[in-house]
Amino acid sequence: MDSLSSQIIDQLRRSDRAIADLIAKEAERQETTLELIASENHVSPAVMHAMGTCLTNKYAEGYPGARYYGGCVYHDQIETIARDRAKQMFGCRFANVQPHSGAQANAAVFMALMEPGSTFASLVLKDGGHLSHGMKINFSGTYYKPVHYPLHYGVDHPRREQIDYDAVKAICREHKPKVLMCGYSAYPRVIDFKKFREAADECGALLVADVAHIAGLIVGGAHPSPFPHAHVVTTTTHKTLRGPRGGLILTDDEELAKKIDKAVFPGMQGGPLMHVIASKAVAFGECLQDSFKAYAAQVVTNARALAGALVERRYRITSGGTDNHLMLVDLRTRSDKLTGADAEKWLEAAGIICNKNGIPDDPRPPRVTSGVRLGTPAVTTRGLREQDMTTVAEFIDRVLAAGLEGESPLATTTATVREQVRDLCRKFPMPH
Ligand code: DSN
Repeated sequence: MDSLSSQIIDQLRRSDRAIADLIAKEAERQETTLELIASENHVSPAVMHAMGTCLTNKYAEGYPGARYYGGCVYHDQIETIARDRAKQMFGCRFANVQPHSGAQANAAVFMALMEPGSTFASLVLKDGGHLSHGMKINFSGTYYKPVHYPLHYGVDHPRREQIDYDAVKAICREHKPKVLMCGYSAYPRVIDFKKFREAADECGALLVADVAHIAGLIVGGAHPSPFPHAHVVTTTTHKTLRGPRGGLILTDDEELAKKIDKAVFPGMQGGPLMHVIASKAVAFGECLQDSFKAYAAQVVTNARALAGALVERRYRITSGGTDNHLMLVDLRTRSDKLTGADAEKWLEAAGIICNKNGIPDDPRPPRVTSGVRLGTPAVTTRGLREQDMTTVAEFIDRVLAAGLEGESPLATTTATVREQVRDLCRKFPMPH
């Protein structure tokens, strides 16, 4: 334990033992568990440590060359590099790197593109969408009027649980939304951005692609790009892009870019988090390296291998498989008694971290669910490959089968699998 991270924690301990000890424990938790939460990843030491710098001391409201504070000479250069790298990654003309998160990026884009009360079309959260795509309790459902397009729900449909593109067009024709949103939090299939653009053009909507989950796959060439189809693209920077927690907005349209810049600052946010923007720049630099292409391809290969290994063990993967980094596992085919909530809890005890997730048409409530969402970005960063996914699927199945048998078999199996997970994690250390 003599990594830069542990040296920093040791230094911190001298001034704040309580917090340093908790960070050390969290580092140990991450090092010794398999992270299968589809929206998480392990950043490089360079990305991590760019955040822990003096850049946090500075206010830099405004944009490069037009700040409201003096002393921004280096901040201007850092933000310019971050913007240039973001544009290069996505092959587009304008980037705003200031959003503090993906939800705030979406909020700023809504503010730039719509009036309060405007109608927009999206996929509802329970089918794989996102809180900021129109949930009633979120700004997006409070200040705007969402209408939702469906998936193919029929159990016998050949494209069951996949986007129904004809229905997208029909919803757009009926409601004439100002914005059509695509891009999801729990959708395992390729998104056909061209078809979405056709639907948007038919009703005069602007197409916004929230690629928070798949951004790294896009940059790495493992998923088609939303450009040139989407008018605006939003993303987080901490999922498959493997950067610090944050948001990013991209567009090819100069007029929209001006509106978006105004909406981010001063519309939604005050001072940018310049230490995070520096870290975004570092992450974007990593994404532009050839090795990132291999990473993105391996994420998808691993997801397919994990899904296949789970199907062999009688789990159903919604939509019949995965094309990206994640899968939704319908636990009911293994046993009607299995719930997502139990599976999440039992697997965590064995060192396998994931989240319960509703599946389309889930009869169970969101705090229970019939599914779990699994993703491969983090384990792929550690270096696990497709053959290791069979081991992971076997761990998962052993724990869930034991859980169904009762408390005592669960305790015994959990203890054994926990040790095996520790061994696997030692073989594939987390970068830090
Ligand atoms: N909470 C994120 C996820 O897990 O997908 C989306 O913002």
